[in-house]
Amino acid sequence: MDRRSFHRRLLAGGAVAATGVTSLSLAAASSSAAPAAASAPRTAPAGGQVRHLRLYAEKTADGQMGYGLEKGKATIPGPLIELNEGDTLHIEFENLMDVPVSLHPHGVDYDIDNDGTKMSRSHVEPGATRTYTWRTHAPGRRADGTWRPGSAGYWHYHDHVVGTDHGTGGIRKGLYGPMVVRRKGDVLPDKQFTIVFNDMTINNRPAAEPPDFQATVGDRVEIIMITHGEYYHTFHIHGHRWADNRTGLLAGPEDVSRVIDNKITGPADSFGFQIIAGEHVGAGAWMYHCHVQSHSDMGMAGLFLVAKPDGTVPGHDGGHGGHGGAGGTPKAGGGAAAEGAGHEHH
Ligand SMILES: [Cu+2]
Repeated sequence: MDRRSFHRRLLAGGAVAATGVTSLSLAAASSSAAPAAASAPRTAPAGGQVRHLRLYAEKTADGQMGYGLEKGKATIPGPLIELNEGDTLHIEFENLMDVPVSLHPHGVDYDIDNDGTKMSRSHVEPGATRTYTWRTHAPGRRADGTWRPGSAGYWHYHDHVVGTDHGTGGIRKGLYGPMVVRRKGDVLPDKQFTIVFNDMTINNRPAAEPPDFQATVGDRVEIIMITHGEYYHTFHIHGHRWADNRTGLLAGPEDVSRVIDNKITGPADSFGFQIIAGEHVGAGAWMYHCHVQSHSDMGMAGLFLVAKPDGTVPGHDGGHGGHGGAGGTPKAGGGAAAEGAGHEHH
């Protein structure tokens, strides 16, 4: 079945579970809606704030597990956490499940009591609450003259205790989420989407219902790509390219970062980049997929739906709509990307 008939069938087929990509804007300046193109993009402010967040772990209606910002609203992937270098984040984390769970971050600073592992006794028993503290820092020179990297990057967090002491069962069932730490001056996106290759799924969705993502030509779109599970994959998106560096953007004509449209990615890897939707190529239903052929054949493929300003997507009979319900990356505290959260398009 080709993609079009596949979509037609889904559009006719009625409800598809919502999921998503949820997000949470802790970065103050990124909360306001962005004007399109032409004007200079917004940029990240300096960090240094102390932020607070409530987060829940719970079972989802379909028998999976997720993190959420409100009870009963867990999503897979979990909320996008955004910080600026220098920020500290306190997460009041409640376990609404009947098994112990935890929160273990990649990329940020934390002491061993915040590791989110059983061996450090930093997991959370059923019904209990615990506050995790994550810190970030700007780059700088150490006393010995060597350069110390900052925290900025495309990172992620996940459970480390469900199933095994490595969180193998928790990750498999959906306990993972994205985190972006920005450096002062980093360009901020208009829309954000999180794509997680977890085992042979995208965002833990059934192979027949991969998430589609929507934007309009000219939108500055940020993709946060994470891999989990048992396999190596390659991430490829049609019609768009990015720089293989920290931000996914070239800093200028002298930046020698390689420009790519395909990247190998293994378990717990994460990277991100920004693209201008439809730049040089126009609107369309652009595929994104794992480029391991058997994997894409088994359903590891979705659509990046780039609409014309009138809302239509050429060649895509779903119009300005996908079937995934994962149109955007919801954020706590509102934000430009919140509009897509849990949308259904039928
Ligand atoms: Cu693959």
